[in-house]
Parts: sequence; structure tokens; C-alpha cells
Amino acid sequence: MSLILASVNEGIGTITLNHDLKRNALSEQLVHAIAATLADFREAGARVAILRAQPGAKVWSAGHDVAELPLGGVDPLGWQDPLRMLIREVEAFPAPVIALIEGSVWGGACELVFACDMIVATPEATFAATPAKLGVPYNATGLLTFLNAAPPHIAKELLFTSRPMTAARLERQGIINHVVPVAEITAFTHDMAQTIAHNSPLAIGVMKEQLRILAAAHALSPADFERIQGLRRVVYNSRDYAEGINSFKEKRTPVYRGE
Ligand code: KGJ
Repeated sequence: MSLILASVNEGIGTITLNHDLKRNALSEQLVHAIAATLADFREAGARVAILRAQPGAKVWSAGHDVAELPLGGVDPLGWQDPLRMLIREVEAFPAPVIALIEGSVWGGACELVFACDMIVATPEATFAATPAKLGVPYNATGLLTFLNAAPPHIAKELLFTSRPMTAARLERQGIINHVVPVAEITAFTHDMAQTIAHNSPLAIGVMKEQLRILAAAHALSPADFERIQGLRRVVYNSRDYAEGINSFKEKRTPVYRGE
């Protein structure tokens, strides 16, 4: 069975995550399938893309495939990591990407949704950023995605507690564009997509790229960047990082010692 389903109609490309068996975890394979489809959408001249799960999904995506998070002193979120690649693909896609969210969103999938250009969610949708639950040192561009989408106190509550937040709360914070009942969400999102598709694709594409560049325009000295990497290295070399990943695989609660 395909990990994703894809279609293009009247300039609107739709990607449906279709791997409920693994709760749409963002494995390397799934990420490559999405990236290839976005490339097809470009080729087909799609003017907007919708990223969704199957109607009725309980889990929109369980985030990074934990089985693919490396142990043994390797940066878990380096440049070539599938999640990092996927975020770059969404940001570089020359037309808006709308996240249509039904179900729960976890970890790296929460970042993926925040990296989309607009978010429409059902009232039952929830969002949890879980690196602290797994002991993962999140990377700098990933944290920037959170900071560009959420006010700092909300970003910190998400990242420090790992607890799911409701769509209603995120809508109040301006993080989600619209909360729409499940029966109406597909039509609502298509209507939004159609409006975008009738506007100038050149103007929109160039604004999207300008906004991306402006939102990432934080000067960082080489020394500060190396300090960040050094701090993260302490975490992924720690006993606690291995405990986080192993406890997930063994389906038990991790015991963290801060070392
Ligand atoms: N990675 C790999 N496999 C996963 C993941 C994942 N993230 N999530 C679920 N699976 C696998 C389980 O191991 C099961 O495999 C199957 O999907 C169904 O999951 O044992 P198997 O059947 O072979 P499960 O747990 O039985 O389903 P539910 O009871 O419906 O629970 C769904 C949940 C999404 C609540 C639960 O699976 C869960 O808590 N998953 C992990 C969510 C999470 O913390 N994700 C963040 C991963 N980390 C990150 O993204 C990053 C970047 N980070 O920095 O931490």
C-alpha cells in the first residue's frame, strides 16, 4: 500500500498521509514520497498544496520515526535527517502549503505543521512537541520554526511539557488560522485553496520566499553556532538520550537522571 496518496485538481495538489499502521511516522521512505510528490506538483504547476491525513484519522502524524533516530553519538537532527529535509521541501515549495489537521500531531510533525503556510484544524485536533519526552536535543532551525509560529511562552510550554495543546488554544494564539468542524473542514480548506489558486502565483511565490528569508534572518556568529552544536552534542551523547529512545522502543516510561 502507498505511504501517501496524491492528486492534482484545478491547480490544487493534495497529499494524504496513508500509513496509519505506523501512525504516519515521518520515516525516510514517507518523507521521500512527500518530497517526490511536491516535485510532481511543481511540474504540474500546482498553485497550492494541501497536506492532510486520511479522513477520520486519530493520529495525523506521530512525528519523527523514532526507530530511525540514531544512537552512538550521531546528531539525530542533522542536515540530512528526513525531518529536516521535509521542512526544507515545504518551505522551498513555490506555492502555499496548507496543513489540514484531523487527529493528534506529535513531535517533528508538530514542527512540520507549523512550517506549513497556513493551518486549518478540527476542534478535536491536538498538537504536542515531544523532544523533551524522548530526550532529543532539537536543532536550531527546528526551534526557529516554533519561534516563528508561536509566541515564546507558548513555544516553551509546548517544548518543555511535551503535553498536547488543543486546536482552540493554538487558534487563540494565532498559531492556527481556522478551527473548523470535521464535517466542513475539507470543503473549507478547498475553498481557501481555490481563492489562492486564482491569485497571481508569481506574486505569491515571491512573497513566500521573501517571508521565509526574512523570518530566518537571524545573524549568528560562528562561535555561537558552534556553542549551540556543542550544547546539543552533550545531549545526544548522554545516557539520557539513549534511555529516551530505548524506552520508546521498549514501550516503557523513561527514567531520566540528567546525565
Ligand atoms: N516512530 C516510529 N514508530 C511509531 C511512532 C514513531 N514516532 N509512533 C508510533 N509508532 C508505531 C508504534 O511503535 C506501533 O508499532 C505503531 O506505530 C502503532 O503505535 O508496535 P508496532 O505496532 O510495530 P501505537 O502506539 O500502538 O498507536 P496508538 O496507541 O494509537 O498511539 C498513537 C500515539 C501517536 C499516541 C503513540 O504511537 C505515540 O505516542 N507515538 C510517539 C509520538 C511521539 O512522541 N512522537 C515524537 C517523535 N519525536 C520527534 O518527532 C522528534 C523530532 N523529537 O525530537 O523528539
